Amino acid sequence: MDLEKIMADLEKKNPGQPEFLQAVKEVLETIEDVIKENPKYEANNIIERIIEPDRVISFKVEWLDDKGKVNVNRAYRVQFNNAIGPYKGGMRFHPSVTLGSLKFLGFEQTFKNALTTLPMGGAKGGSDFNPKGKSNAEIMRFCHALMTELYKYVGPDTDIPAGDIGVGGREIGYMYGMYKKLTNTHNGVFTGKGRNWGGSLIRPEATGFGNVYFAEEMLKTRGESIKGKIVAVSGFGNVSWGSIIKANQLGAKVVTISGPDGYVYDPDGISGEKIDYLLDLRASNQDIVKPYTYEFPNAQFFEGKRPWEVKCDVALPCAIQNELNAEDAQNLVNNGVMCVSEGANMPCTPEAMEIFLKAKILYAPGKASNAGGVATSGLEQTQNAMKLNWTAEEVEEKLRQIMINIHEACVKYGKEEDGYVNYVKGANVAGFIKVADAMIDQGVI
Ligand code: NDP
Ligand code: 2IT
Repeated sequence: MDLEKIMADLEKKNPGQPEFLQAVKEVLETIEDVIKENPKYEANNIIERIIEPDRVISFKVEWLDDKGKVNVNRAYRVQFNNAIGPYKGGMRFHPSVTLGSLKFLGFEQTFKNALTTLPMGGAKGGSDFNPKGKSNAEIMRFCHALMTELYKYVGPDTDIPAGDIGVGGREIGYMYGMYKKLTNTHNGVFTGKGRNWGGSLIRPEATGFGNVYFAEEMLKTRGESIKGKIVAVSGFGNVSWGSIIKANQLGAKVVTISGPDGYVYDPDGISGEKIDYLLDLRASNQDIVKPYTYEFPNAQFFEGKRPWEVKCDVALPCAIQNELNAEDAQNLVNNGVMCVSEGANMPCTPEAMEIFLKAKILYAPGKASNAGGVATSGLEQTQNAMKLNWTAEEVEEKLRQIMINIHEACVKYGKEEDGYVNYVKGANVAGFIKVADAMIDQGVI
């Protein structure tokens, strides 16, 4: 495999999509040996086929704001790969959304979903719509308008969207409502649905819970546990919230959260009513985390800074791509961090990742450690298909077992000669083999 040529061609074909190139490069760099040892992949031109999305749908969304002004946004659905199951992945509403960012997410999702061992292909969608400061009615009109187009391309056996940044239970409700009306079906096409209309218990918590379970599995390999550890978390959204709940349940102390405005350091630990407060903070629809310090005055706010300068044992980046750079990684390593587990998708830059791997700390890429969210989406689909609901305990136990299995797969394919587990390599190789072999089985289509 000529990595340089592949990347040069990809860049030429996909100008202005740096995140997509970043995600592809990371995967290809780690699977070079597998490609060399298994000529079938080159014989079937798998690399060129696996980095090209099956289909990209781009469409206009027109909607009326509360003042009667007509607004226009652009929305997408990137159906990346359905070799192992129907397309599956979240929808993101954030001003930073571009075709390139959704392609990176769809590409990552393909391998992540393979790691869950559930039959799910990879997709991602979203819009540059900014939910911040919008009224409930505006959110509803936008979601409804988006669905009048997207409904044509999704379905329970075709493509099953879910939440991501800026898309939670409320937005899924509005999108599902319009889908149901337009198709006259109630077939559970979204996951992350409300509890009393097909949603699964534990789905809201699942990404964060899974992330902490994965960190716990990594720590076990060194005879450690998260109990009693100091944990730094970034973001203050869905994944941060779930991670903080589970870290507390397992006896850790979480001392940070962050927003685009800066980070909050709470030396007393973010637990109990403070975790509930995170939900109020998100629901306030503002772009800031600072108000936490008005509510809990022992906490300090550091404007324009990231939490990675705080001394911690475990770091859980849970906000957005490339939020942790080389300087942050070096700070963490210098301060003795032993484990970094990504709740977000690709939150560490390639340079940061390099620093963690060189320092041989426990470091999990999001496609392994945050797979609990989409795995529980898969469990939601199963419950919908069986037309019954599992208890919270049943769902959580299945989620925990899936995270343990993903960890095992990473160890199997990522263990190096000196015994160090390179989870980046492990996750990429395990995911790649499953998807690539399915593509070969199905022929050139
Ligand atoms: P949310 O919208 O619930 O939360 C995202 C959080 O990150 C918000 O608190 C947001 O603040 C904050 N944020 C955005 N930009 C920055 C920044 N530059 N610095 C610090 N904080 C920032 O989204 P989720 O929690 O669902 O998603 C978070 C990450 O987890 C994303 O990478 C997503 O792809 C990933 N993920 C999500 C899954 C899920 O099931 N929801 C599953 C697997 C991965 P604000 O909104 O104010 O900008
Ligand atoms: O990045 C992700 O895995 C998600 N946003 C969840 C996708 C899903 O289909 O549950």
